[in-house]
Amino acid sequence: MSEAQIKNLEKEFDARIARDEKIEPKDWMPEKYRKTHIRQMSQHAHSEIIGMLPEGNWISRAPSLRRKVALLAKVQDEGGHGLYLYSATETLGITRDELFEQLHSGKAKYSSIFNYPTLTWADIGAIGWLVDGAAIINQVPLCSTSFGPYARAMVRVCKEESFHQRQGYEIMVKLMKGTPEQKAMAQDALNRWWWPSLMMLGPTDSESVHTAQSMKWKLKRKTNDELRQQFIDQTVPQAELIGLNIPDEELKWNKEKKSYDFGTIDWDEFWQVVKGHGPCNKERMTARVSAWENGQWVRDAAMAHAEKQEHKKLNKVG
Ligand code: BYC
Repeated sequence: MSEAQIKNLEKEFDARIARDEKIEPKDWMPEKYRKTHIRQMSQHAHSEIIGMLPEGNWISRAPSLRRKVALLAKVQDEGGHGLYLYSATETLGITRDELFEQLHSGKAKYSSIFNYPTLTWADIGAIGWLVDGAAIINQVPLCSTSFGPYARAMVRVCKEESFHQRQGYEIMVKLMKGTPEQKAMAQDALNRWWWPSLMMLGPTDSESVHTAQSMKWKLKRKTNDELRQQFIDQTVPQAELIGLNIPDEELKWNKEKKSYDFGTIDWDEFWQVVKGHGPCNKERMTARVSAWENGQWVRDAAMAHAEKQEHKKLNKVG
């Protein structure tokens, strides 16, 4: 293709983005658009399946049958979100095996938040309330992202995230109506998960290398800092309502801004976790890689079955 032809295609592509048209897998797209989507969508998929691990740890220890059923359903939903997202990413011309290879070799990232431990039952409440709460704020704008398969997957994911958030908040509400020990457990979980939840929304806009281009392509509809502010403004009243204290002495309502001012985030901690040095990075990768290796026989059996079916079909035709 000549340079002039590519320029024309790019012009038409930009015009489609400006008209808010969805870009579909077989449409022409700039190579960088394709690669950026593979990066973000696959990291999102990886986050969903790694995100099953900290909570999966509590399924057998949930305090009642009702809590167990709800947690089990939530963790299964996360597996499902990972699968929609892997399928949507595959439409961009990369295979599932390549995506897993990138995760297992450490080439692809997954969300920093899942490298923290779940020490008590209250952590399950805090994850649902804060982590899924932050995820909804990040993902609702993604329902109108420009790449069709990603946007459509997000509509379903967001509905489920909404149940996850309520499930977590309800655990916190219940603990805050409980004994002094239960209240202390809820406060302790909030203390440990608050700052990592703010970090989860990504580096500040001035440090975010991808935001400017992703906003132009309407992959991102809001910047990391905008989403973080929205998350804080929404979550602080929820904490106050049930008597929890946000662990930030600088947190203060700003009348002019009509939003909260907040303290300094420890970005060194964030980058340490992103680079693999968080409290649970090694544990998460070991669990993930061994699940992949232990599941080899299932993939082999599925392939053998598919081959047999194919043979049968051919024999019938023959
Ligand atoms: N952790 O330029 P930036 C869930 C990386 S799962 C690790 O701002 P971008 C759930 C970033 O990748 C929720 N790395 O990037 C599941 C980039 O490095 P690379 C997961 C992070 O992409 C189970 C570099 O830092 N949600 O909800 O414009 C249970 C510079 O960042 C993080 C998604 O994945 C991080 N937190 O913006 C419960 C949503 N933040 O790639 C809940 C989709 C940044 O150049 N993703 N980095 O090596 C997004 O919206 C965007 O990718 C982000 C980052 C806002 C996360």
